[in-house]
Amino acid sequence: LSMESEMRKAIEREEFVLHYQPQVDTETGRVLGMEALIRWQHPDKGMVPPFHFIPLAEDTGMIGPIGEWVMHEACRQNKAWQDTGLTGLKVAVNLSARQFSDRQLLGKVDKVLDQTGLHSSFLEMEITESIIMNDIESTISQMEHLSEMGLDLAIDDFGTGYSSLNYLKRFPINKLKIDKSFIDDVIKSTNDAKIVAAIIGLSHNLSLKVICEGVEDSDQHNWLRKHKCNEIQGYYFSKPLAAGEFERFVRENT
Ligand code: G
Ligand code: G
Ligand code: MN
Ligand code: NA
Repeated sequence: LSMESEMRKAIEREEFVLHYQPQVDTETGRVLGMEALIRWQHPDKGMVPPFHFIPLAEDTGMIGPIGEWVMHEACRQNKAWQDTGLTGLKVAVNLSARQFSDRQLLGKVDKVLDQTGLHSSFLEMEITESIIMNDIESTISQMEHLSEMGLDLAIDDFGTGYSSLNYLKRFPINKLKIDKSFIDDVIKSTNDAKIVAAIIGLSHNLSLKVICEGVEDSDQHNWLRKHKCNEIQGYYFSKPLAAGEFERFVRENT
């Protein structure tokens, strides 16, 4: 069976699973939310990471139904946690360019929120700069629709794409997510340190929240605290966790 046809069957066979990586308040260490990251529990191949199938899913259009499943599962899980007292957490899902430009995206989001009962303010979407494919006006309009629904929008991998500051100013976004590649050497490289400090400053000046990903040690955490980065995500706190493990992590860290 080809990977493509296996992928088609994977949803009904319930082979996809979401892991959740905590996003914490840099100052207090309190868990504010989590990024949902898909994995494929393949019957023969074991746990398949997203970079092995998401590109194919994007090329074949399978990202449509898979992305819808991700949104539904992330919202369902967050609502279930809220109902058992784990309240106030924001769940972030990754949205590929193809999903973003889908004319039915708004309808799909609406349906998922309605079916799961999650309030839109507890859902965030991570989009990369690659969403600006053709028409900047329709990109902004799609963002505005999502924003009007009450969702938060974050720019993922910030600093690696083609970031026109002019577009950034016009985007109705809430958060910049500074790419891991800048955090890796933030202690050793004065250039990377200057870049990260500048992006943090830019975010604050534009009234955006800023989060750094790929934080792996206490030196990086302390540096980011000193430079007033709002949130951090990385192995220093936790790798992405299965739902049950994530729940335990939050209960132990509040
Ligand atoms: O979890 P991991 O580090 O392996 O994720 C690798 C990449 O896969 C990340 O860049 C992430 O954005 C992407 N990814 C993970 N889950 C999803 C998803 O549900 N949808 C999309 N479009 N991409 C995802
Ligand atoms: O969507 P995005 O490209 O931001 O995906 C985040 C990816 O980064 C996930 O695959 C996640 O497993 C990975 N990641 C998160 N924190 C760390 C970290 O501290 N170190 C490393 N090496 N990878 C991380
Ligand atoms: Mn992401
Ligand atoms: Na990233």
